[in-house]
Amino acid sequence: MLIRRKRGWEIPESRATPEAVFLNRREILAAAGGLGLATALPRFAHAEEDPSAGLYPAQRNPRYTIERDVTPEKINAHYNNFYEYSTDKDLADAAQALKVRPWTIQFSGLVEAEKTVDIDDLLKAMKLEERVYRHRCVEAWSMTVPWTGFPLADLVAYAKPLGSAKYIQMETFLDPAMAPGQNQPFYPWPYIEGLTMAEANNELAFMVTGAYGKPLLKQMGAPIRLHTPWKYGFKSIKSIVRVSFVEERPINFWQQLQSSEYGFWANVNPDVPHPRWSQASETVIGTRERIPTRIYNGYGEFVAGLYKGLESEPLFM
Ligand SMILES: Nc1nc2c(c(=O)[nH]1)N[C@H]1C(S)=C(S)[C@@H](COP(=O)(O)O)O[C@H]1N2
Ligand SMILES: [Mo]
Repeated sequence: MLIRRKRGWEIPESRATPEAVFLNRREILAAAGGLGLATALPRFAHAEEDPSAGLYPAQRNPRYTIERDVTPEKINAHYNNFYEYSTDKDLADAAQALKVRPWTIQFSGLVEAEKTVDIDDLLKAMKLEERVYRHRCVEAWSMTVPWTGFPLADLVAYAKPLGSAKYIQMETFLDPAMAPGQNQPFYPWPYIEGLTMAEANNELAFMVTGAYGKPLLKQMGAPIRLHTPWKYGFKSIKSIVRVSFVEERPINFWQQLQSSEYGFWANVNPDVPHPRWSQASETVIGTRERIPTRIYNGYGEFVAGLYKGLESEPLFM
């Protein structure tokens, strides 16, 4: 996001992937009945590859439905930030190199006992639900996404951190052979992010394992990523392999790269501009509509209390 800002609507129509690729499993089954299995088989086989496919769709939690229209999946699937694969937004093809099985998550640092869990065992241990959340990138665009996953608070409980833990730190995989972007030495790989323990235990903080009623697409950060909807999108780290509990405040990827522009807190605030652009409004991906940005991305009732007494901190960068 430091380098280049390409807009979704600049993607020529000829590069858009045919709609059929994004049919969900139910539609694929319907298509298999209607069009003959031969046509639908390759896509069906692809959907079946993911051993967690049967867990989706999960029941939607009505507490988190909102007034905005959901961004169509085919648009979301071609407008992503995932610097491990490209600085371009249409990185869906490149991200297919991400290998999501086997996949483990390591728990380390200030925990009762360090442990490593297989993603499919973790998925079985957690209760999945769907939440429709607004997603606001620091680059002043936004989407509305039906994520599936479980509260980060449940992951914290599972990890059993010690009372001395002050922050949770998460790390993306490091494997330049699988992610060409990681061959760029300019970036401080691996991508890391962090939250305070209070933020991690806030009910809004969500571990995402699926979207649009099925396992997460690779370009969206499969097989497990974070979403903190009241913060700028860069906090929502993708493809997590390690969760640590620490005493020192983590210095995230973007902060390491450019601390004058990106900070630890990164809470959305229309009144605090980025040093190079305004944050007062945002472009809705898919409709190109320009709408006003809201403090905490509209989630103040859930999270404003987290920041009482922290007013001297740079809460909005
Ligand atoms: N590992 C990793 N996580 C990441 C990023 C990234 O480049 N690498 N980009 C971040 C940014 S800037 C945003 S806006 C969101 C984008 O998520 P999306 O592609 O699902 O919309 O992922 C965040 N998580
Ligand atoms: Mo972002």
